[in-house]
Amino acid sequence: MGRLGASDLLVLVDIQNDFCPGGALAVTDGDAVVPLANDLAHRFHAAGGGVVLTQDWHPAGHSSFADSHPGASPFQTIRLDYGDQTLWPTHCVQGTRGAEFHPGLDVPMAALILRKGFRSGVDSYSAFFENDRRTPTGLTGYCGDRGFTRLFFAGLATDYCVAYSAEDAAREGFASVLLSGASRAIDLNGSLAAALVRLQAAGVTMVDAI
Ligand code: VGL
Ligand code: ZN
Repeated sequence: MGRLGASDLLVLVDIQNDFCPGGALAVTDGDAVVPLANDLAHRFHAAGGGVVLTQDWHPAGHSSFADSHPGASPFQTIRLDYGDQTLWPTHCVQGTRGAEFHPGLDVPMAALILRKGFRSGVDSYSAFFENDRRTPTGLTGYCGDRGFTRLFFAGLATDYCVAYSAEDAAREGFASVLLSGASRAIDLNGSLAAALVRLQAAGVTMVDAI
């Protein structure tokens, strides 16, 4: 893998209360990633690399919430104008406690908090492109301007926001590594297995830990 250095960026994905036990869209064992994320962040920082946090950040009534579609249930798939969208329990609503980072996350060196999913009509799993697959978040440009060429991803959830972000990073031309030991999955209807196939096809390196 090579030593960590100034061109390496750690992207910690959605380590928020709603994705941890007790939260609205709790990922099994989700809080287990917190100490691992803290350790990684301190190591990247010590090596001169960067640390970015992503934060799922939905307005009330967001189109990815089952509650926004009369008669619909969470975890059902519906058709929106940009394609199929899984419906979720209401989660990570802007300004709520569920949207806050897990209180154990200790990453004061993070230089950027990238919020996503803030447009009412479009969800965003990836930290690079929203679910219409065309609207950019600006992260490609940030990485280019800062000189990051190798991106590492960890957090929640492995099969949704972590996987989509790592795949898009590879597509955008970065070396992309998914740190599976510091990530946890939702695993809805085979979503983890499907994500692993897509990650491999995209050229993402999967490692348990570094
Ligand atoms: C996520 C579903 C809905 C994630 C976010 O962070 O993986 N999953 N919103
Ligand atoms: Zn969300």
